[in-house]
Amino acid sequence: MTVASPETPEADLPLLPALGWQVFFADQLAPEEPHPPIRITEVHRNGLRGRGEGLSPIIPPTVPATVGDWVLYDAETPAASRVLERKSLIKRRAAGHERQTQLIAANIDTVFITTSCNQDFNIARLERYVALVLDAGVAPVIVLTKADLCDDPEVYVAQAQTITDLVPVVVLDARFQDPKIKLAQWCGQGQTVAFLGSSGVGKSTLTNALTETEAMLTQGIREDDAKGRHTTTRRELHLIPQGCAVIDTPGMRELQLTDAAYGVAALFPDLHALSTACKFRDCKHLTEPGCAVRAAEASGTVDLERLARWEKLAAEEKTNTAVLETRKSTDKTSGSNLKYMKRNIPKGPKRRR
Ligand SMILES: Nc1nc2c(ncn2[C@@H]2O[C@H](COP(=O)(O)OP(=O)(O)OP(=O)(O)O)[C@@H](O)[C@H]2O)c(=O)[nH]1
Ligand SMILES: [Mg+2]
Ligand SMILES: [Zn+2]
Repeated sequence: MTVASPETPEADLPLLPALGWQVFFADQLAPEEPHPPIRITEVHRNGLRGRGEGLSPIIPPTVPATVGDWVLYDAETPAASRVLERKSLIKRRAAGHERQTQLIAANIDTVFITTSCNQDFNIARLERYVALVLDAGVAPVIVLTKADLCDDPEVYVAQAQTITDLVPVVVLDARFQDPKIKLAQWCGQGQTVAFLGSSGVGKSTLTNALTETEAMLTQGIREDDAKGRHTTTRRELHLIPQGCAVIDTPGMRELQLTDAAYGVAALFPDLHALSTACKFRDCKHLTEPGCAVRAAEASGTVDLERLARWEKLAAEEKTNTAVLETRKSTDKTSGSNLKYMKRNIPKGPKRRR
């Protein structure tokens, strides 16, 4: 089976490489591996849809996989299908009161952090997403949609660029040809990209533009506050003619970081360095003597709003991580997901090359 496209016949690729199969995964196969690899393309409550050479099975939700995972499919006992080690994993603290980690997507090369040139635009929220993505060892790109509806999109671009030099900023009309042209450099053969962001910002519109289909339903936003209607309800992986996998996700109401200290430090390297220069190692940066953070604040050498955003994010990350650790150690029935993650997630910059 190949990914044929009348528009780009030169891009015909066998299915597995087009789906993002790489040496990193092939190296994990036994010499005479009896179970074929499939990539998880859809996450439903009742099961996970996978796609492989001549296969598109549904496996039980008990298999600890998320969209983008590679799984060795056991046709006789689907529940025993094995999840291959991940190159990267994007996760957050689950919304609501549940103290759980939600796996968002695995084996992603680039995340397009999507927001619009309207009321959705929010620097603190963008920083959250950037920290999350950097923590996963994935390359973030900020995508600003609805440029066509905005008098001066460059104002938004300039603001987004103040976040960090590490992240490119792209501004576009999510409909028609703009996305194919402006996102092309991240959507090469064998790459996997994902759209993350609030509801209504145009993630599905972008997915449709890249896949050149109407596969994803899209829907207008509320006029008064530019909020979306949560049109997309599950994560889905699609192939685009260039042989790149694109993951569309439901809009997130809330993004809470957990176990993402590396990402927060990577986004705010200057402030993180300051926080390690305090007199006491466990300085809470409140009223302790010799606190380098409060000293910098008093001297006016740091941007106070940015400092406040960093303190809030770092504190939240710490609290959520501590809560999760408690849950892991006290809840013996916490399910296979957490146990699996514990075994498989490397510390520090998490991307495996
Ligand atoms: N004019 C214009 N409209 C856009 C643009 N991007 C998205 N839209 C419109 O905005 C609305 C919401 O877009 P969707 O693609 O459904 O948004 P989403 O991010 O997928 O939303 P959820 O699925 O709810 O998370 C639709 O009516 C789109 O046509 C853009 O760049 N320009
Ligand atoms: Mg959508
Ligand atoms: Zn301090």
